[in-house]
Amino acid sequence: MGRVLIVSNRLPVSVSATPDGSLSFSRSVGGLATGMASLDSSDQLWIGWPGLPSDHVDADQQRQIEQRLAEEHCRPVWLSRTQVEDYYDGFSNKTIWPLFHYFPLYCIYEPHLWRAYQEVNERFARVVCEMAQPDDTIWVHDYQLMLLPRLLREHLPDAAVGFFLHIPFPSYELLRLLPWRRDLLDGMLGADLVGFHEYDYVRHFLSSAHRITGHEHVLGTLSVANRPVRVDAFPMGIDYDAFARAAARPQIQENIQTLRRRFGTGRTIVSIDRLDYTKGILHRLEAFDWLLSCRPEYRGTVSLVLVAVPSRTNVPRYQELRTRIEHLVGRINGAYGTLRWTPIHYLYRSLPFEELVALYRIADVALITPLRDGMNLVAKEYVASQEETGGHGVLILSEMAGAASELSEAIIVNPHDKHQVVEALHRALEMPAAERRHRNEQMQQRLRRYTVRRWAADFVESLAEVKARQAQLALRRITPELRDQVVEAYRGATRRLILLDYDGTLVHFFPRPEQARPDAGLQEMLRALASDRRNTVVVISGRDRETLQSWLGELPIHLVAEHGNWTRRRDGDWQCIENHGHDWKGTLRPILERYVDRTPGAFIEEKDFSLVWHCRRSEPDLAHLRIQELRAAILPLTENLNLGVFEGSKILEVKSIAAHKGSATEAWLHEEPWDFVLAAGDDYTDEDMFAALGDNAMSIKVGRGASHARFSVDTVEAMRDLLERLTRA
Ligand code: GDG
Repeated sequence: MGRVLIVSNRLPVSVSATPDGSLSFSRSVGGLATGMASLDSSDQLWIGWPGLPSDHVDADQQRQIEQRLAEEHCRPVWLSRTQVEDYYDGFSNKTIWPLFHYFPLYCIYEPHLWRAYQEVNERFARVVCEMAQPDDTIWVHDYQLMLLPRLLREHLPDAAVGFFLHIPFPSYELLRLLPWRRDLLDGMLGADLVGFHEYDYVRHFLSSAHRITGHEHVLGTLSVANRPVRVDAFPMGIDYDAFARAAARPQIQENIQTLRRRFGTGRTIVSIDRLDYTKGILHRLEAFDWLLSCRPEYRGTVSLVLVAVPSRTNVPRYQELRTRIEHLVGRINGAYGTLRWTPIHYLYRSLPFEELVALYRIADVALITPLRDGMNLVAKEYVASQEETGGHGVLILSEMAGAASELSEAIIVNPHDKHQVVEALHRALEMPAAERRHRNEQMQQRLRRYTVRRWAADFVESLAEVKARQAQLALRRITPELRDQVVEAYRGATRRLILLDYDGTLVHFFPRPEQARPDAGLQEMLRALASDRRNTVVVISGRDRETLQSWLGELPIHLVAEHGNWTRRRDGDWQCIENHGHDWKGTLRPILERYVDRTPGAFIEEKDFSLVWHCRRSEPDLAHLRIQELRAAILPLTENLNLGVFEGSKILEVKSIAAHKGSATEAWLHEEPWDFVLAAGDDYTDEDMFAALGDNAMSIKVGRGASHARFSVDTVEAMRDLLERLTRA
């Protein structure tokens, strides 16, 4: 296996320039940097923005930075100050971030910010393409780079590209507000594997992809331009041992002792996040205020340590929030503080790891109540840090954090329910030691297994599986060489049978079936094929005979209608293969009609021996639901009637099972000792045809997916191109 290229907005190493012009390098804080740092970096290359705008450094410094970063397996993507403002502070953090965290009123939709976002994603694409080698796995991270997978796909069609979103994926109702929703989805779908922290986000993504791009999934796999794309949940873990075993380190022991001396016998509640409105810091402060107000027994004995790590300080919302937090902290401290006791210890800075862990260790309660959070690693780190302490602190966690589904033994709260949060604090402060220990052990067991290493390995392995599956499917795909062999075999044969399905094989699907008329090019091609006397050309379709007659009746070809119920030989009349009656239609039609009335966009197509319920123009989720309901309603009525109920592409068809494309195919096969048989089709009814053919036939499925066909082409165009070549052979 080749290298893993990690692509993210920021590199794990930040560069800054001091006023005297010298450069300083430091490791960045943040969920992703913290997580990926624990991976083995010898076979990695990390590509991202180094944290310093390109217009702040001269060419010499850029070279110096590049050299130093190369030693750390990093490659910078240079962005100007304006680009950073518009793409990062702008579109990423004023549009996507608030929208995806359910703050639509905070969103701005500015075309020039969107253009900057596109431009920077393109710039990233250029750097990745420059660096990528054929065996590399490219792993793109997060909401700043949602267009990148598709851009990479355009330049590196076969590359293994994974995309992981670290923030929530919102419900369709939120996503649809964004003017560029389709571009973002298409961008992500350029990946082979799209990962989220939680199954809820997977659900929202699949539903949006379906409604906005029309792609349907089967068990979490979509087919995008005939490329299987898998969508799945990978809940990010932490470097468990780094937190669980930290207390053994002397520096941390010393910090723990210092903090213990500082807080004495009093108890501490800890709150740590980036200073961000999604983290619910104000709500949390209000709850603490309320706790002190309605439970005076905690005054003087319980303190809140509030660490707010500076974040996105150029964005006005964040500046305002900081002011409000500091105001509220001041008010609470002013109202309840005494000379001996400070209710809230407020720190606006990032702590060194050794202080962070010491704080986790001594805190009796961690109050982590985001209003919305993709995962929240602080919650997991806190639980891991309790492993070797006698105390066993209690985690209070918001149900709006992705981590809540894994940490169900925490006290789970709705952060908007102040009363519930206050109750949770009281419960946590009074919880017996045995219960605290028991709850933590359950959570620790889980966190110990699915660490950040497992998470990363799991993602990369799953991506490899998707690539392997794609390779398997590609084996059957008709390559230019294979196509030439087909043409050669055709040229050498004198008795050729050509069986062609119509919709989805020779023409595309249209919203209404009557729109799929054959174009002039198709008619000409079929005429040319059929006019070779060595060829027998049969269009074998599920359509009714009137339609086939009026569309293709003038051509010198044979027609099979209604999946084999009717046959019309070239220049002959329509023959009914088996008249098995259609009285059943009177019983079933009213049921189908009732489902038409309840499903906007649906309609019924009636053929001699079948009824088809169409829903291509209906809202996709409703259509899916109605097909299931209709099938359940009809099935009991079709027993003993020799009828089958079949689900096709946006249709449900009730038809006789006496005749099908398989029996029709067999009849044609027995007509002559053919020396060349080609059959093409795209859906489940064509599978009967493929199954009836032997291994010597050229059976071709148009599209992907499991099939009895030996070969496949991706599109109607590719199928027609092959047939065109036969006419010229
Ligand atoms: C995003 C998503 C998702 C924090 N303060 C200090 C410090 N940290 C470290 C923590 C933790 C990380 O930063 C924060 O990660 P979170 O997951 O809590 O939150 P976000 O930064 O918002 O991360 C989030 C995450 O991506 C991963 O996918 O979970 O939902 O929003 O690791 O330890 N580290 C140090 N000092 C601090 O003061 N050393």
